[in-house]
Amino acid sequence: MQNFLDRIAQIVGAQHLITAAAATQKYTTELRQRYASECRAVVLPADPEQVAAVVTCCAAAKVSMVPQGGNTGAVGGAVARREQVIINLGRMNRILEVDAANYSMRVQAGCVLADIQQAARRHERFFPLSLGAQGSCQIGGNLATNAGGINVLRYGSARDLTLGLEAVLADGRRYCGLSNVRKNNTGYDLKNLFIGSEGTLGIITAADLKLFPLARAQAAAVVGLQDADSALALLSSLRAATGDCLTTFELMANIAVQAAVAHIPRQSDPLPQQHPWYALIVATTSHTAAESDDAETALQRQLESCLAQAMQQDIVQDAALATNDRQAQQLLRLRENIVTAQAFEGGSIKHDISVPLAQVPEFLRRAQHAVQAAMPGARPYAYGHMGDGNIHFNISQPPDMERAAFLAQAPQIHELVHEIVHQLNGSFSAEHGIGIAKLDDMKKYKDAVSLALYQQIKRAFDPHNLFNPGKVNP
Ligand code: 2HG
Ligand code: ZN
Repeated sequence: MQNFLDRIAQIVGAQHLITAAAATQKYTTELRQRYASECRAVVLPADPEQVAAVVTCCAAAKVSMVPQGGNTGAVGGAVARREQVIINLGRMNRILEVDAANYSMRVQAGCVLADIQQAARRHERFFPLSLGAQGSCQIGGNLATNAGGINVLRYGSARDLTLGLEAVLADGRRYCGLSNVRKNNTGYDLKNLFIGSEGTLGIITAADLKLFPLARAQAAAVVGLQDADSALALLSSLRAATGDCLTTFELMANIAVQAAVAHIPRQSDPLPQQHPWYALIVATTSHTAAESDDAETALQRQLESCLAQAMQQDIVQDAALATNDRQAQQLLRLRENIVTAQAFEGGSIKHDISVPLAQVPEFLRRAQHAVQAAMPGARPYAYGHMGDGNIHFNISQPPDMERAAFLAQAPQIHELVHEIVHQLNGSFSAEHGIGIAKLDDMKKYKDAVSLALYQQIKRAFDPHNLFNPGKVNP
């Protein structure tokens, strides 16, 4: 085995092969610390040639591999076992090209999402993928998990933002699907198999991404709502009134907003009184710089008048509108902070579900009732991407319960919630993926034909089960 590691060291350089437990910890510590992760080694290749050589070497030694980006995934997709090698793409972090005229950019898989956003902005372009972990997650991981975030309503998820990609296959060959054309109707769309495959079909090494005009005018608000039905009515009227200007519509339960106010320094409730529900709304338009001031004022007025009308109709109880960028950022920070704040409320049993938009209120009613009947004192801490029908129906533990005893109930609570999602024709994993966390749900809710096709695809790409075995496919 030493021989095997020596060969890897020769490929990447000894300093980029990490075997000491203390040094591998950064790569084996899972975000939510729910899963134990170990590994034989972490390998940090510098380019696609090195990735291909490492994969060839692992394949020859029958060592299975866990591809990894920023290690910020939510379902244990980058967790490794003791005998496995983690291939981390972090050194491959070059922006290869920004083609402003073509509204596209080519990046290596290890680029941090925030760096990609900034590079686009430097060229007066916008890359819309935006999520809490953007300061450390990597685009390869975003594509491998088909990440979502807060702008999906208008721009779609990672899959919709990808024009082409390159990946290393399990036998060491390189699939060269890099392409920055928008129309390419030449056979099966292989890139879309790698996107969302969570490293089970290949290791994404680079991608061509779609860019958009930079938004120059922005209007943002936080509103207070009586119930989720009002949120649905408001979403519907805002979409009709603003067309595709609406980029973000996030729902937040009062408990989540108040937790952020209580636990996060300098976080206040934007509204003077508490409301059962809150929604964060962002609308943007792109206009030329000369017009920008007027465009912003016009958009803010439009949002203001929509909200005023909704208040008259008793859909909205109260509203706080941002009048400048700093205030808009503050409103966005509230949504980010409610994620961090939940940790202060004890254990959390998390869900990442989606249902057809019109069913969101019904889902929330049924799920709250079912969870509280099964576990009196359990506190639904629901928030999420209402514009996409995607709710993080997280449950905070009853305050007087032991954390471990609460978390031990997770399988039963998941079952209750996912059963309701199933009845409402939704998905038990809207944007986080399957990893190891949702394998049981795959078995239960995916139809037999889909599962059989997945296995055939897996065998075709990775006949010896070397890429991320035990993930995605139950
Ligand atoms: C978000 O929307 C993320 O903030 C995280 O998807 C959700 O931690 C969660 O449950
Ligand atoms: Zn989310």
